[in-house]
Amino acid sequence: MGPNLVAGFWARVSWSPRRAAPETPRFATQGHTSAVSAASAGRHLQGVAVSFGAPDTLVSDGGIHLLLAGEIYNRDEVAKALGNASAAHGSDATLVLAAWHHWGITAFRILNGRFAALLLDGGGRVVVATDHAGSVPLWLRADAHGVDVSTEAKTLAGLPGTPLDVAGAQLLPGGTGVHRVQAGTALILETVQGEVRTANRVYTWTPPVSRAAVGEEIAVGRVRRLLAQAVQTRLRDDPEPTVVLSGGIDSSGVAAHAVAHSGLVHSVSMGTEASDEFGPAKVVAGHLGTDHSEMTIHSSDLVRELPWAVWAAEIADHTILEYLLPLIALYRRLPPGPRRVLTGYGADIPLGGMHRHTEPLDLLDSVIAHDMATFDGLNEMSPVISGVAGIWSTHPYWDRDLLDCLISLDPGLKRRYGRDKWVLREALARMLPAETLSRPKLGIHEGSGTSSAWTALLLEKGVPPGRVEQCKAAMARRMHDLIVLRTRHPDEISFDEVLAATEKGRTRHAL
Ligand code: IOT
Ligand code: MG
Ligand code: MG
Repeated sequence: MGPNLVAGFWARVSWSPRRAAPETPRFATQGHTSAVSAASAGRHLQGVAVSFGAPDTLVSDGGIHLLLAGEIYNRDEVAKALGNASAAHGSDATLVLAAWHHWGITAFRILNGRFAALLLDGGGRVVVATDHAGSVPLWLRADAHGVDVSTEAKTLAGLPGTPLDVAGAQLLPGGTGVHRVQAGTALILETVQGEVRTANRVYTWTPPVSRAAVGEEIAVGRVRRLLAQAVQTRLRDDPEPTVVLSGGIDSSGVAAHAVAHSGLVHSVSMGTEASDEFGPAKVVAGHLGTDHSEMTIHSSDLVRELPWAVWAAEIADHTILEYLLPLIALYRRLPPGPRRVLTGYGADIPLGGMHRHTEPLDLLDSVIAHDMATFDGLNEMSPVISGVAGIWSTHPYWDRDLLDCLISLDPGLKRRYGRDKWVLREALARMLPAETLSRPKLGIHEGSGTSSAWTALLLEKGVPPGRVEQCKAAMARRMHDLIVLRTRHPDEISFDEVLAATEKGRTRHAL
């Protein structure tokens, strides 16, 4: 059994029906594609959903139509609040539609999930919404004929027609007219002949900036309970979930809780000929009894898959691409077939793991606040990262309730007794071996040798050491331009050609 869900969609809402069925857009996400169509109050919705075994891709009730990509994790809570316990047993889209009927736009403040939603309401208005973290990126583009909405920007970038501005969404630079719906936002758009108007913008979540100075025991207990719940709700009764395991505290914690709630847990660890974390991952797998495997990728192959990382993440930030590339390369090499993957991704953001040497505590808290104010648009948690391999992935540490708790802990509980991520390590005591609990943090880009492999390739091609970071940034921007804005397939884009063109562009610029 694999996940039964819609992983992505593209749809156009217009006031005239399309004569021909829409062409299937070129999604990076690999899954079963099906056409969807609906009409309400003179508006027509036509599109394509890409799913992993989902029975219903579009749900309708009382003239309201909903396309939901992703899943909801507080189903029981929502069903109870609706006074309809059986709602917890239907599809997630049906539950969201019931929540809409009950709360209207505020429903998106109640839902804790990993989703992007497009709803055509009874008045012919278009509602688009992201989850609290924008973990399923959602994009839109408007022109005189209607609004196109998609979970992948590339499917909108090449559309004909003069794009219009959409107030309340973030315009992507590059002149394609593609806008990003911000994290934790629901927008209501009205389309009238030749015009698109933002009727309402509702913020559904914002990272807390207050901190709770609670006692050690209370903090540790809270983190343990919320992590257990975040993992459990993400297993969705999958009898064979997979954990991408580095052997660090974050992914080991996810694996430990997954084992506690699941009969068989697969774990997989990747490395290159230059670097790996196989030893620490094996210790955890042995302790927990997971079905463990190791995957070695040659670092020059890994770096040359960079266009695929851009295709999946749709970003131009080279540091984030260095975190995502090893995961994408791993997913692409897993045996095909439906799969639900849980990761430890994101734990370091609210806990300040990337700033483990930052002193004193007020500065640590400032960088955490900064990271929580700037994550949106980096697409680190995008399901397309694994979707390119037909895999569904989900990240327990960015569960809304756990994330709220982690962010708002006193920074003195995050670093304590000289230890980074102290509260998480304590919360996992007794579930993991002592050496795992005290293992220092190592970033995925370091452990897999991704950053150094990219650097080595540039140095080999004559890029001076002082210009390596700048060159990586320029390469990432060029790839983003070609692959996302100009919709080229990643296999048509060569790493070496992009490097040569980047260097040539720089010299020409310098002359
Ligand atoms: P890191 O925390 O090392 O890895 C993220 C997740 O990727 C791990 O929890 C694990 O599930 C998986 N993973 C890592 N290495 C391997 C491996 N060798 N094999 C298999 N799976 C692996 C960067 C980082 O340090 O990753 N990510 C940060 C956040 C970046 C900063 N972003 C921001 N400021 N917006 C993170 O919190 O995950
Ligand atoms: Mg981590
Ligand atoms: Mg790590």
